[in-house]
Amino acid sequence: MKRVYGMAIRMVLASLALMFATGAGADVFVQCPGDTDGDGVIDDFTDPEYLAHPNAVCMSITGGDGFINMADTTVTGGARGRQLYMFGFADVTGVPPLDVIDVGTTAAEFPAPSIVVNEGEELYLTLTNVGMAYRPDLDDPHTVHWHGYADAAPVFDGLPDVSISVHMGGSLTYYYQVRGPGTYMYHCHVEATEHMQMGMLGQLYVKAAQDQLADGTNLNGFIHHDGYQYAYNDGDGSTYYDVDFPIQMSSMDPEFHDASEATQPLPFALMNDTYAMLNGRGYPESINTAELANTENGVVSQQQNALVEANAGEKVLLRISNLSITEYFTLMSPQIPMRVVGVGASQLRGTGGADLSYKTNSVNVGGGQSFDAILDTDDVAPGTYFLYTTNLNFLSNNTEERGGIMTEIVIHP
Ligand SMILES: [Cu+2]
Repeated sequence: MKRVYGMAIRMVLASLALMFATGAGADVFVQCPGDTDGDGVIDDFTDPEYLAHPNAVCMSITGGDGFINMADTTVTGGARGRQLYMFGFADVTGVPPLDVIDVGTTAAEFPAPSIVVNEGEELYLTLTNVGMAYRPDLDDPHTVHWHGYADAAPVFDGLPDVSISVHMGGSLTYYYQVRGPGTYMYHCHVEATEHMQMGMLGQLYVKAAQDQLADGTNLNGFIHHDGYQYAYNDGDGSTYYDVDFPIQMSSMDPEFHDASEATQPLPFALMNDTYAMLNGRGYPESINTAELANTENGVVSQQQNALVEANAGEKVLLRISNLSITEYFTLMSPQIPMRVVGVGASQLRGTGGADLSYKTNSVNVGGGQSFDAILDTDDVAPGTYFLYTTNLNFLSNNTEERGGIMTEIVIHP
């Protein structure tokens, strides 16, 4: 009799363990100063913990799986193009801790939720691993790697070999003192070839402290006013911009994604990315400003687009990055020259302060590289211009011509 009870108890424990492993009813632990209910939102600005960290900002994301659709609708004949299975992150900031696993399961977004922070802030970024619901054979951990973060503490750098990673059902709050302004990127670093190919890639950029100067501050002859923005703390207004747009290049191999969904990952040597994208979309979806739901479970998994819009005379900062794991891309702006003011989140300045910025119509961007380029639209007639890759095979969505890495720059009168 005792043995039967023991077995029953073990079965209950096993099913409880499974519940927690798969998330049902599981709680997550978010660290965020001034957050009183664990949803990753600061709600008590008088909380002593918040007062000790008055520049705190918080964000809560999940790592798991999901689906996105490509842009080749004429090939597939449907309203949305070919569907790809993916691994990815989802934004759960503001979601009560008991609901995070439910909300985050199969909710991966591509690109990952953007992280936009101000220099001087302290970022508390909580990652919860919700598991891969479509790949129950996988118990992979995930991490966040802030690519380009200077002097990273190993514990928060996301390299699983020298650090810690987040296992299914677990949460970890990464802590960053936000310093150098510029264009960065982030991705999961666990089995990076696979998890990055599968889509765990996002935009991350830091806005310069110079934006916050007092109205009327004289910057070496350039007068700062409230609302003025700069790519860098240039000291002279030379990186001033009116509007900024992230332009992140990436690519995916549909055969690899299909094989992953079928639990038969391909050898990395066979990777052949044939969908090339800007902010997670091939042209013409790149200029579609709607948020897009996938055809598998209806989750809005492609929230970003890559349409660049400005008024004539404005200065437009393009925050260009490449997180493809297989391809270098040349990005061309044939009609409006780009002034490159920063590379790899560093302003182009000589050690003596010499201005090393340069004008060009194209930048060559390798995986993990970023460029800050300003379009000056002063002498540009209102109209529609193009931004595209000169790797001409990537002006396609897999086998469909006229797609891939291309978007439009619309200059309004
Ligand atoms: Cu991962």
